[in-house]
Amino acid sequence: MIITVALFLTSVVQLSRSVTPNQVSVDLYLAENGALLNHVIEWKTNEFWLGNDILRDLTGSGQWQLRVDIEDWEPSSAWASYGEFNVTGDKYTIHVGLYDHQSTAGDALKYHNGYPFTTKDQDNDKRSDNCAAVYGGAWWFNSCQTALLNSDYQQGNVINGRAIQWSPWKGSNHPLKSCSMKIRPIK
Ligand SMILES: [Ca+2]
Repeated sequence: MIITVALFLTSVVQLSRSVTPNQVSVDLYLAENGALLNHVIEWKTNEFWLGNDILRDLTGSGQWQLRVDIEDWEPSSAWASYGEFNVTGDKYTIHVGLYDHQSTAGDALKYHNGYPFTTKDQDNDKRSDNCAAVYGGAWWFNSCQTALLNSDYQQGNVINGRAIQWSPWKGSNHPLKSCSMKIRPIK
């Protein structure tokens, strides 16, 4: 297993996206369920995804903290921290809690807590259609999202909410330039 270490010696990067202008971003909608499970995927120099099987195994025991960092094109940045994070079961259900109210980005993951992972070929969300198809990226959708870090990479005007987004910060149509999710064990 390859583990990328960042910020803290014990921190594991689960997701990181930051594409320079003119670079082609990965399409996380076209990635089928299997592609997002078993692998550490590093598509471009600045995009990274730690597979859900690995994430589930990693967070299966102990207590894990999640730190999300986001940045827009202005650029300005914000963060959100959670004292509890893990992924469980056959459908890779996300459990996230103990939001740190000093966070500057807002609690966008509360809406997603307890929901399984949806891809274009595995519809596990609450809506009648497929949220991954509607919003352009695999994710832990409810019906559908207040956070979506796997959508289309956008700059400028966003159509129909298809953008990397963290709604409580600046809204669902405010595209983010970079984002990352990092986890570390605290017990
Ligand atoms: Ca559905």
